Amino acid sequence: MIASSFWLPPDISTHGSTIDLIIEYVHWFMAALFVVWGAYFLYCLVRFREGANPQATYRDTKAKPSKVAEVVVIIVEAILLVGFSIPVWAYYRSEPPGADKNPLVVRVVAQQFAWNIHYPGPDGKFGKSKPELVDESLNPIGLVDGEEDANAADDYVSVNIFHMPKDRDVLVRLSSKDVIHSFAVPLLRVKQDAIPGMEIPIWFKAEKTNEDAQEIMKRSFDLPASPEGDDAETFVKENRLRVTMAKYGSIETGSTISMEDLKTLSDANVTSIEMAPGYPVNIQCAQLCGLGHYRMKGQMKIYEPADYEEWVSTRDDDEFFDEDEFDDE
Ligand SMILES: [Cu+2]
Repeated sequence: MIASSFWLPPDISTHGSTIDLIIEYVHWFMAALFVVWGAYFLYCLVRFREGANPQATYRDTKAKPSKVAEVVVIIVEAILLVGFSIPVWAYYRSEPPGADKNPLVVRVVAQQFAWNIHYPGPDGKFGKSKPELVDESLNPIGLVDGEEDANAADDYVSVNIFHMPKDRDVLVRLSSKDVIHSFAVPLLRVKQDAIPGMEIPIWFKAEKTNEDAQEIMKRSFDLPASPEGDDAETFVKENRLRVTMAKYGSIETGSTISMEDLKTLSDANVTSIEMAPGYPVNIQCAQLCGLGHYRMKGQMKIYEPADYEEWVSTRDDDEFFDEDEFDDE
């Protein structure tokens, strides 16, 4: 596919390739239309120029080509709609994954300007939440305490970081605390508006982990000629990416590149290194939702299934937002 390797971000979901395919078909079709209509336009400019036709007439035209073109357009559009769009939608988007698929069910509550991710805990039941309990720094979704509602006792809320395993269906129940937002995860080909007062389901399955995504997204970077000075500082500032290869001496895989690292690399005569985004799977807000819209971004952490279970069993309930970790993006 040209689209997936050329202008779309990598796809790490099970359903994304079909969406990419139809995006590509639509673009080829539009390119063909552009050429045909453009040529027809040029033909008309010449054929009906003033010099050749000084007098306008009001007779019906008898030309066949435009009718043929219209019929062809209708047929191609019908094929795109009936042959591709409707089947993809019916297969992936008509029925949420049922209990037989053991989906991971997560509530996502959007707000200006953050994503609150609410996990039901081992009992699989979401605790109640109440608007009057909302505390922006300690209890962003207003979850009741475990004594009032036993279902809430084991619930877990994370802000801006969405933890999930690969190879398992994820069913998000999406809502909003204030205005209309849009939950968009380009690498998973997911985009759904979040509307206050409604809970909208959206589901997807990842085929790859964050590490796999980094492997796909890694690029080779030429290092600045000197490890000191403006060029080096600009390089570090503009490339806050994680080193993906382990072969650069003392520089650890997974760490972000620093001025000291540049020095180490220069001493070892390394001229280029491979780096990838630390958090490759972005959650973006795709609706202009206010002045802070630009910073309404979260991150997915997609694990191997066993690593996800380990995260569940070791997560720290008191620390739902690891700001230091997030800061290096
Ligand atoms: Cu928003």
